Amino acid sequence: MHNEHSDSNFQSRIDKGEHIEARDYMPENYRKHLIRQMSQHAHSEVIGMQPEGNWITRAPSLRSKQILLAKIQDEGGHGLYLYSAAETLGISRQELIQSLHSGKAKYSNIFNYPALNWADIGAIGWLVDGAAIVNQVSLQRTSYGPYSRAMVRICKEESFHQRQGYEIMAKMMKGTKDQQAMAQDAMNRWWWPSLMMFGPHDTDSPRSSDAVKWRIKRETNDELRQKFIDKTIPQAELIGLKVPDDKIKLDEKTGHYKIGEINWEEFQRVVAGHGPCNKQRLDHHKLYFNQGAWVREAAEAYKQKHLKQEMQTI
Ligand code: BYC
Repeated sequence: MHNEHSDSNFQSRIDKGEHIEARDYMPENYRKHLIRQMSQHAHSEVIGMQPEGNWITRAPSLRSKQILLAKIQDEGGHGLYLYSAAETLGISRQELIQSLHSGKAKYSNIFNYPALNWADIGAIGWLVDGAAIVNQVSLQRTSYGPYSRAMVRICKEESFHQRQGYEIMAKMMKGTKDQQAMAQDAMNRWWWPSLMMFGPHDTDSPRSSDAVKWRIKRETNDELRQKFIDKTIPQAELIGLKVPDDKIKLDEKTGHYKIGEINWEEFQRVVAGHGPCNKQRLDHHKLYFNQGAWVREAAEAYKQKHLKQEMQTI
């Protein structure tokens, strides 16, 4: 008999390319997988505001300050869409933040590195947002409706972020010798961690088989990383930046670049909480979250007052 609430019916809906919506039947592990991934994605957007936020007051012109401010505001907004989309799976915002603060929930490895100078803002926009977009374009076709729709909206806003970063790098490469050296130094420090953003190789990615089966992931970690590499190396060459990898080689047959070995020990260390800025990023989030408690209390009191008034008029 056809049973709407069976795992086999769920899988056949996935295989037909249907979206799963919040009230639809879904296996418990699908729900958990999505809560983990979407909340980590949301935390990444919000924690990702910190390295850039550090440079708002020191942006070199009014134009660059306005652009950076707009970009960082977008990231806060992306975090909010993603938290709301995760909440449709039956978890509260409070629980999500709790998991971030306790260290149970991860956020992207990349935000545990410091933004030391203005060239780093260029490298973050170009490489970090560039990597994020490749992943997010693919996630627009993810199977969970609210996540997919959040991605469509985020991608529309995201494409200018990457160009903002590339513009900074291109400008510095047309500048003085010192500016060129700064841009190259930023490239050297951000290139490898950006490649790590796509996660471990497919053979070492424990979450991938479920994610692919459930069409949460439409392309694998390595496929997306390769897309980013193929797109970014020519961009670097165009403005005179050297990619910090002596093993890079274009494979004429496939049209793909081959690269050297990624330092997965560094990745594991950073993800386990021992990167250069992990403590600083979490402490900062906790401090301002706690300082904002009065806003949440006031909003709750306001809601209760209105509920009470509504009850009296019934
Ligand atoms: N960082 O089995 P795997 C942005 C963890 S930036 C930290 O392959 P999965 C922004 C993974 O969570 C980007 N941890 O996992 C840009 C898992 O551990 P758990 C935000 C990582 O989930 C500029 C373990 O390693 N984008 O928004 O199948 C400015 C094994 O990995 C990372 C997203 O989050 C990493 N890079 O694949 C501001 C995209 N990679 O959870 C903001 C959504 C892996 O089992 N997420 N791990 O303890 C995804 O697409 C996937 O979750 C990933 C990983 C491709 C990242």
